[in-house]
Amino acid sequence: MTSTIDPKTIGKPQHPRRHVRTLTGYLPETDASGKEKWPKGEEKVWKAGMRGLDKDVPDITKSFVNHVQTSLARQPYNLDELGAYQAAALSVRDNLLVNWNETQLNYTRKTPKRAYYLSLEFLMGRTLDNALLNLGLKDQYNDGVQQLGFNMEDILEKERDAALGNGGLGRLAACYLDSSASQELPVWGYGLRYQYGIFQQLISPEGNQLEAPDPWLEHQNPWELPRLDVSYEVRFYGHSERGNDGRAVWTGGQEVLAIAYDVMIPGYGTKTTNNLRLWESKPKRGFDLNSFNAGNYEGAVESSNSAAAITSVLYPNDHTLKQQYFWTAASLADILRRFKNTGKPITEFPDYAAIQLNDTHPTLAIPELMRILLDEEELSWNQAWQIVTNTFFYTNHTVLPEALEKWPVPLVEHVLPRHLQIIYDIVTVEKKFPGDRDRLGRMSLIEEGFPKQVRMAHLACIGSRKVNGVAELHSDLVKTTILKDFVEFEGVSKFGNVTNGVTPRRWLDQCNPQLSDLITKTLKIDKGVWLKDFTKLEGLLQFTEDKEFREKWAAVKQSNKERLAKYVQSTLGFTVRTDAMFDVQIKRLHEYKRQTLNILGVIHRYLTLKNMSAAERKKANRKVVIFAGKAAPAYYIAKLTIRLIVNVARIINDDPETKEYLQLYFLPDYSVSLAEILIPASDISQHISTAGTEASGTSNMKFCINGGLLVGTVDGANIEIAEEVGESNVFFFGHLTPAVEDLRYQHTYHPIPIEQKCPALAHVLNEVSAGRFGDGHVYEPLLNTVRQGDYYLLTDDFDSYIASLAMVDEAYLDRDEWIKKSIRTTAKMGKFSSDRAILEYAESYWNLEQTPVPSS
Ligand code: Z16
Repeated sequence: MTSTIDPKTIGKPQHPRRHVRTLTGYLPETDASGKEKWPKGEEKVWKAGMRGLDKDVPDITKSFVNHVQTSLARQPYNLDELGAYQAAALSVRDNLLVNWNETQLNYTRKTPKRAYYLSLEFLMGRTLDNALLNLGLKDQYNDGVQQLGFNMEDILEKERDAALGNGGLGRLAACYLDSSASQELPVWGYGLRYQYGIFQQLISPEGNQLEAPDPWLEHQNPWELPRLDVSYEVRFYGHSERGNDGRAVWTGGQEVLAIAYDVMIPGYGTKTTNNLRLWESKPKRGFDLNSFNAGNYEGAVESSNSAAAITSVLYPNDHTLKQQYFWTAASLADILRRFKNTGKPITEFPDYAAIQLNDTHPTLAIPELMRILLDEEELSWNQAWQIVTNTFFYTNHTVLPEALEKWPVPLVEHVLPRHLQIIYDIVTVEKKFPGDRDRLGRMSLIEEGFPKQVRMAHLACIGSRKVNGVAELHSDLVKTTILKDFVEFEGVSKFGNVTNGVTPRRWLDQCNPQLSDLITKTLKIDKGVWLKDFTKLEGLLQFTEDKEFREKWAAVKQSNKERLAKYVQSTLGFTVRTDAMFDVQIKRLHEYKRQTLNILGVIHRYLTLKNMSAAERKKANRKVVIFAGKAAPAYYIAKLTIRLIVNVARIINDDPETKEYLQLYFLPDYSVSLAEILIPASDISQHISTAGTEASGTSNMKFCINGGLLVGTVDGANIEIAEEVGESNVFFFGHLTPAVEDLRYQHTYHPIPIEQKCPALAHVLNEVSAGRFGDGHVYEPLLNTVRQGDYYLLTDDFDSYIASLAMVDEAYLDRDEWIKKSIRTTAKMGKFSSDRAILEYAESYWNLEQTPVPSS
């Protein structure tokens, strides 16, 4: 492919600035010299006639009906619930837009330093309820739709989740956006507008996971604003020609357009409404006219299809190189254009923009900014590097070596020839350790091998101002394992920790309204206050001895169990008993998370119950065990674990001897919205990763906030949760991180037969093999991961796991004491609000200031 485009226009806006005018009567006024005169004090640009917020019920019903008639082109006398949802959403969107416009204008005028959160995943879930909560219009809209004959709860259910993420990392990004806006911080998110989010999970009759597409944009999405005028060109392939001055000219290849879609992010109890900008890819021209005229229609649409394909789907484990570059290039171009509008010199860029790299996915932003500064801004290498290393911040989310991103050098060379040159030019390390070949090899951006590979974590580390992990233990592991050499090279102060947090709005007030009400009534503090100063929950401690309060607390949990049971009954047709302890493990399926340990533990419990006399069983703790989670479609062992869970459930739930005491469910198609029903209903949840493998975990925080207790390993944020709530309120088990390496060494060089090492577990495995839960052969590959090698140390931790579950049973049977534990846990979870986390980023990393929107 050849191109006639001037390389300097790459990344430049596609449309010249348009001539704009002020609507007559809608000032700002201008003075004699034509300068805008902003009214003093209050920056009130709005003149009479500007739209304000809908504040009362008549405004709301009017706007609702207006949207039914105009936006939806429907009649008010035959509206279904989906239509009602859409009308309500469009009406709420109008309100969000009022605040969004004011917020953006405020930022433009005050030009504060801004932070940009670059994440390939934003697991937003539903928006309507959150928008209403944050706008403070929940009651008004409830009444409004009620007056029109609808019920808000049913309307809310019509919304599809925006599931543009795989798991914790994507949901964390969504919580951080909520907290940024709530804390009035000038933060924008940048991501991709996938046409298909994370796949829909179905379970086949055999118990296998099947994947179906998630066409979440099937109905129009009221929460996004297409910005067809905000677009940038992005180039792939072609060739890069270096001049003698170190600059290069990159030409040819494929040119693709990035189109912006904006999603409004309202803060809680504030006007601040930030932006999440998602990019969609589009062919630069509709199709190739030459091929079309030559009669090659398929050839003509091929290149346009390949352009559109870039953002068509979220990949269920790894993203593609083209997605990563497309997104980082468009985002950087947009950030630079906004900076250039301030008129400041490029050397001041880091004073106005901080860019947070969410994992290594956006690391190409580092060579991309170098390319722009060198080849377009014509800065020297040192000037450019100085800017780059003061702009980026890198968060690592895993130390598992197999999860660290690497891209084959030949692929990078093909897709991004100029960036590969720049990556090869970044060899800052060699000057400091001349001759230390081993160290230089370990630290190199390029890993030797066939093919050679670019180590993205090393590039992200070298190119960033600061590097952080997501919980204390994890941040220590980052420093002592994967980036150890870099700590010695650059000094330890570059490496930090920001323990993750979750938004109390969605993960307490929205998902558990009864608990939220009880807390507000008990603390006698407005929820607008404690939802933003989450440490206020500590005030609950003084009520642990209040019997009446404990009963109310327990009644809320019970009612949440019933809500869950009702949901399972209506969606899956299963009858879940609610007079039992609810034990929940919900997360992506992965060997390191050890769902296998849990299901083998369930089988052990079942076999134990079977061996009891009826009289003994009567004394047993009744338990409902619930799993949910998706496996990567190509992750064979993880899928086999799902199959085992489903088939064990069939046997157990059908066994008349035991079914009163033990029920087991695998709930398909785990999502943010399903988590919102499951978490408040849980008595105990499982966070049982092999020590040192779970960077943080964030659902652990959500369960505890909702008064659920944890059974877990000494790993990730479990440790800090225990520090806060007290170790007596957490059920810890298993080996500690420092032991893991030695244990694995023993597995390899001095294996002990499982019958000898862990007879209880051997017995469980044998029962599965023998066909007690359907054809045993099917499960051999899964069972063998435990019998041989046992990389995730199930044989080492099984006995202590079972012992800790026994302690859970014992503790639960003391109802009163259990409820006290539950209250104490919630009370001490203040640290884990994402408001605290985002303020740490803003203060210690980005140097951002809170920038409230003046009230009008
Ligand atoms: C992800 O969700 C996480 C790490 C990672 O490398 C990739 C993805 Cl998609 C998770 C961690 O596993 C989890 O421990 C952590 O709480 C979460 O990221 C947010 O930091």
